[in-house]
Amino acid sequence: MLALYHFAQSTCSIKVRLLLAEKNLAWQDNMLISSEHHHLSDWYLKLNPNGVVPTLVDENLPIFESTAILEYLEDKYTQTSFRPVDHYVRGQMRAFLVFVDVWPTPAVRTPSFQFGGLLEKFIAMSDKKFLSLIKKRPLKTEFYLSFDKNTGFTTEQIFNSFTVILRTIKRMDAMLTKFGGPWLMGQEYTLADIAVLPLIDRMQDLGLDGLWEEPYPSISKWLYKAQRRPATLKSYFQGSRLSEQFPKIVKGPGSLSEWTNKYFQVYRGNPQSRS
Ligand SMILES: N[C@@H](CCC(=O)N[C@@H](CS)C(=O)NCC(=O)O)C(=O)O
Repeated sequence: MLALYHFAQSTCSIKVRLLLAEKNLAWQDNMLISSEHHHLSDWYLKLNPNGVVPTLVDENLPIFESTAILEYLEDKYTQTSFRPVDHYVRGQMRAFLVFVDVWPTPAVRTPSFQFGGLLEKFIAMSDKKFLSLIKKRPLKTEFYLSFDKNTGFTTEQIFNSFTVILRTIKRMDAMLTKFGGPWLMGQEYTLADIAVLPLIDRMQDLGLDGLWEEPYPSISKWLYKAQRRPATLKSYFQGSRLSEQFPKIVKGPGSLSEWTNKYFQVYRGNPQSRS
């Protein structure tokens, strides 16, 4: 029996839940609570020395890193496939999986923490407790030291993360054109769509969809279609979106348009823009 250690709202966890649902695989639900720091306890660090979710356990063997988990499930559970058959297209899909891990996955963390209700938790915590938890994190110490626990990130850090998200949007738009849609690699829904869907969904949930709504309608169309797949609806159970966990803070699509408008005002036509 497969077992998944995950957080309801974690984008990397949702990525794995999406493939499990697409493949119609049964799994034991080992939900951890991020605010209770279950993922930093000694028993969990033995399963996943990185101290993050998700971890999949199959036949008592833990597998971690969400992209590695996707590939593992594809290799082992072959009754349905979410990898393109053509070798070139498959290679392009893998290049995109690397891109997603390197660029948008860390970038989406910045607006998630800033606008997604997580700062509230840190403000309520003493400096001492915050620092002791940072030290316990095997991989994320630098990230947690990169923002102020009470005020969060600077506008420059937030705008830099938008630049990376926009780079992702442009890459996706180019793929939809190159492979002809409706999915990123063409006719078939693949790991490429699954890997990036939770990140784009998160940006929309935070109210930052202004980054693509007007300039890249192809992304809105892709997102709408992906969100309505039965496996997506199943994977996004109640509480998977920050707007459901923090309804007073996270108001859903379009709600942070003042931030995306300001970003475009500052960066449009600016040669320093790195998007
Ligand atoms: N590269 C890892 C990233 C995993 C990751 O960062 N998970 C986040 C949730 S999306 C986490 O566990 N955060 C815990 C923390 O920040 O302490 C993967 O793809 O599995």
